[in-house]
Amino acid sequence: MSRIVASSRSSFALSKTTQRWQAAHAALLGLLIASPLLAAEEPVKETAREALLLKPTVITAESTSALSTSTEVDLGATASPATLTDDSAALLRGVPGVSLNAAGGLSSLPSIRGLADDRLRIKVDGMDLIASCPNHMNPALSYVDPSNLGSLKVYAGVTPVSVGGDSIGGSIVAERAAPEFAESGAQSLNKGEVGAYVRSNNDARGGHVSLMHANDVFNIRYAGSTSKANNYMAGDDFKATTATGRPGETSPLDEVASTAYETRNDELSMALKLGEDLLELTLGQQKVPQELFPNQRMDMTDNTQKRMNLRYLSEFDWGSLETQVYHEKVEHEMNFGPDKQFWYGNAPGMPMNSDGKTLGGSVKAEIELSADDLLRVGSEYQRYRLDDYWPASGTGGMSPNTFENINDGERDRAALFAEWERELNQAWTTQLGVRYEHVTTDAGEVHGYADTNGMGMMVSNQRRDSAAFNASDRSKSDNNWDATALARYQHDANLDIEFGLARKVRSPNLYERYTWSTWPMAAIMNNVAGDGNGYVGDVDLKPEAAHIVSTSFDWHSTDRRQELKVTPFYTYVDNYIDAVALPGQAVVAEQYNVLQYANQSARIYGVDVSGRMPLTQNDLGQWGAEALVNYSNGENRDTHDELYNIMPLNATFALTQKLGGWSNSLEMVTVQAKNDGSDVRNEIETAGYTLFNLRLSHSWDQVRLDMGVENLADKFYYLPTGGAYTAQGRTMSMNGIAWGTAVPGMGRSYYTGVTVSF
Ligand SMILES: [Cu+2]
Repeated sequence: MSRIVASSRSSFALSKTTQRWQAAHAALLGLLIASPLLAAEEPVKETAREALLLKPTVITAESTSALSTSTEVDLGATASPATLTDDSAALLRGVPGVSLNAAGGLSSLPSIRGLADDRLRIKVDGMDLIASCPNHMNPALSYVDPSNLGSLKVYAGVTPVSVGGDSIGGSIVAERAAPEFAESGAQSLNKGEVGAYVRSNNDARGGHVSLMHANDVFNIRYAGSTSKANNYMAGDDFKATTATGRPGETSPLDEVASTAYETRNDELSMALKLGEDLLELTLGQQKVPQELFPNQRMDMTDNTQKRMNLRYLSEFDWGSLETQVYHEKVEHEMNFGPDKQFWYGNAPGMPMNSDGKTLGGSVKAEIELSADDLLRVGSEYQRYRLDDYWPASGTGGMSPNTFENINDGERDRAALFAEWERELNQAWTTQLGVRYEHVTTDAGEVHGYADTNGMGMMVSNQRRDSAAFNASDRSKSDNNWDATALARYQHDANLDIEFGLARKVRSPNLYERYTWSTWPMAAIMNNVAGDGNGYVGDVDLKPEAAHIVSTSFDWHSTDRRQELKVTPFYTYVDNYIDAVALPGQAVVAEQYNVLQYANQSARIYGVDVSGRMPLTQNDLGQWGAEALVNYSNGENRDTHDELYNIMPLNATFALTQKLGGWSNSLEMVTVQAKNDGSDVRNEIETAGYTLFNLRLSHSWDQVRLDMGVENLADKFYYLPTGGAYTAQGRTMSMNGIAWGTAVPGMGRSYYTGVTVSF
């Protein structure tokens, strides 16, 4: 019986790779280097990265669902090698149904079938991390360096309840490399990896190093990385002025201002093997001295994250148990970066600080009820605290006090879930799950820059708005029920069909519920959409509840070298948190406006198609073709307006070649025009475009070399989900900058990178 569940259970077991296999692998690779043409007949299946990740003995807690609702990202893929990027979210580019909402260079926001940001559950090493910033500049994936990832999985739409709650669009599960141990009695393991890369367009350069020592019971590992980049260049001039708002500082007409960044990551982990149990402690720190944002009014001028993660995995006769506790502390600072005007009268900039603290814990068990039944039960807890405050600047409208954007913000979650997986017979596997989540949020009283009803307060309504907010009942409690039903039908060796049905609920975040000021200058600082508008919260927002139905048809050859997967989906969201005009105000076309969050109803439907096939084999190697097509259509059912930031119909086609250690590809990415975006947000239209990328990769035993050219033709294009260009000038004034320009994509860029393991 082809027991799919087996893979989930055996993943929590000791897996061993024999020395003999490694020796054979090394010999084979040696042969390949010596004789590339001969090697063509023996294609290298393992990429260098996989080879680097070979583990003599590994224990992981990875509990993949029996039903293949998830897509595992190939971290060694030629198309997007993890060692060659700074932005972990960018690794998701080739996953069916996923697109990226561009933000800063390190922190683009993945969108799954039109739902992004807090609508997705993103777990890094089991930790639920929350963006502590009114622009969500520091989302969960920005804290994990791609080079330090061991696995990355995407659950689109119908997510098993054991994988995520408090989200409606899907889950992304990122795990660093699992600790490895020497075999009992064998010599200790000492391994490491160093890598570096450069990219021509924005002069990006980065490097990483990891060092590991392990004996048969103890593992200690350090991983560090750093990267830095300048602003990038578009394929052509796109703006009318070089002025940045700073005397003497200009930005060329083809430069996408406010896109530079710099980061540094350090992580130390220790693991102890106790029989078949595993105890892991990971301490991490990230420091981002600068990350600029072309679609926000502000830039990140400092972000420091410190995190601690403790996990215990234990195995019993009846199954397995995972216990986890984590803590994260974030200190986030914003101000106007080098491409944005800094002085406003006598006010030197506008400091904005966000301090976030997260404490979380979970207990999860996998219980083998019988040979055909698996039960997952678990409990999760998370306590989040946020202070978002803007210290006074100068003696004008931003003085004399600190503006309290969110004061003593609290968001606590407690969840319980149970999930039953059953193999009915050879053809059918089913999974049923229920999850209850109790979410409470609260925020303290606030005040603006001035307490008295002075001139500034009159103009900006800070006193009126804060008084109304302070008088409101801000303590909220939501009881959220999720339910998921999945069934997999194996028609024969060449066709699998999956049916998914789910109800998923997400409570509003603190910025959606508790930002209070309608003053345009304050409201435009509260913007997670990147659309240049201002946003005001609503204390009475209700949780979003999505009802999702999807079916996946998976035709494939027995060896899966040829496959076609088609997944149509339909999602209806009750109380979808969209934006409306402020009470008594109208949205003015072709300019930026202040909007308010409001519950609406929405629907999104679409289809993901992915496939691959071998083409031919000749003296130049094995040739293949890959294709990916994504389509989503989102509508607000109350206003019949389009939903914001839905990626237009897009397709990627790749011609792949494998020859000896080479793995090459030529990609064509084609995206349809966006002609009808969200009217309430004055979403900017973007033209369709086609890009070509060439990627070459060569793997030796311990070395991997990557090089390529992105956007070969230096095509100029605008990012359909990159938001509004607010990158330079007088950005503190809502319409002090011109409306109507989207953020351009990057022009031609050559890259090369090398990774060496030892
Ligand atoms: Cu920020």
